[in-house]
Amino acid sequence: GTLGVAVIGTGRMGADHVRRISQVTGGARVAAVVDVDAERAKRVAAGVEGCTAYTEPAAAMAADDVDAVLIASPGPAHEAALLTAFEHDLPVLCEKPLTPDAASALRVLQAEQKLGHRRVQVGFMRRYDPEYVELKALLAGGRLGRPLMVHNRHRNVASPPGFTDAMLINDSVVHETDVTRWLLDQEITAVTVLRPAPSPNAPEGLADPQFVVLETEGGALADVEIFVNCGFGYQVQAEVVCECGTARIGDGHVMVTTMAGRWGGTVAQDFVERFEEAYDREVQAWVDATRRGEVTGPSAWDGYAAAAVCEAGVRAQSEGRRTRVDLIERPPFYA
Ligand code: NAD
Ligand code: ISE
Repeated sequence: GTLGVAVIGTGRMGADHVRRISQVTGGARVAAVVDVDAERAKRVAAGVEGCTAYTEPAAAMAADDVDAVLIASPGPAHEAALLTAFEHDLPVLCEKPLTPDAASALRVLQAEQKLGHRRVQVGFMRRYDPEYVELKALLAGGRLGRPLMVHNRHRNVASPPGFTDAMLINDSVVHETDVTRWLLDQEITAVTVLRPAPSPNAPEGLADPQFVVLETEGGALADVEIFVNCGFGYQVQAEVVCECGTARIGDGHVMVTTMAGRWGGTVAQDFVERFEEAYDREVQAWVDATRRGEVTGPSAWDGYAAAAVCEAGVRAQSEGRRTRVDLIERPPFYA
């Protein structure tokens, strides 16, 4: 039957997922929404037929009409929501980051293994973006040879209030961490963070932009320009340099116009616009797999590995030096 989903956190992403599940996704409906902000939860629930508003994740997960959970609260609240979902043995789509540090991610791994079956898909939606999918397929096909370097650019118009240097890594660069691991099929072993003289548009207390270098177990290098107050648009680009050639995505050349002596196009303004199709495919894949009784997509292991890289990144940032990533051995459960 139709999957009854509880959406936890009804902010920017949560509200967009509620709209998606209600209007775009097949085979699912929003049965419950949860927010510590009771008014916000009520407002979002009022727009969806048969949807109940809660302020406690545990209350929603205990409801009879809830079969699955989508977590879209801030990263530090994910661990508690995940562990509660495991108590009810409910499938979960957890927005990235799985958790903001390695120790909490490890507790999630251990709790999921105790259940005896996988329950978590992590919201690394770039794996569902058509351009990234094409890039992954090209690399996997081997025609370009072995990847040597990845150049990533990640630009946001402006950072939300309260955005910190650590969030720059945990909330933003976490995407490149996952993309690099996934595209190259290798773990990341060390992180270095460099900072140019900051942009005058960087808010007080945030060094923006920053330049991150990731080293992989196979000897490849990935760099990430992270610039979250670039002002002009939302851009995510990746170029993979291989032995026999290069491949590049994210230039946004959907339509080019020529007019009055100039040529050009438009730049997306936020992630909701740039990755709309990726989110749609991600949520549909989760609903379809869940209804088949399966778990697919980025796993809690991927969430843990990303958290371990980000933890090293935050240390590299504050200590100003290359920092090794401390990863446990991959449990056979996540093979
Ligand atoms: P937001 O601040 O807009 O919304 C968060 C909501 O969660 C708020 O309404 C807040 O009141 C609520 N909340 C806080 N603590 C809670 C708790 N313990 N239980 C229930 N609700 C709680 O944040 P956002 O930008 O929507 O981000 C939410 C999540 O989505 C984060 O994990 C973020 O990293 C992720 N995100 C992913 C993408 C992506 O591209 N995949 C983009 C943006 C955000
Ligand atoms: C946000 O949380 C996201 O996940 C976006 O994809 C990213 O571009 C942004 O920098 C993050 O803050």
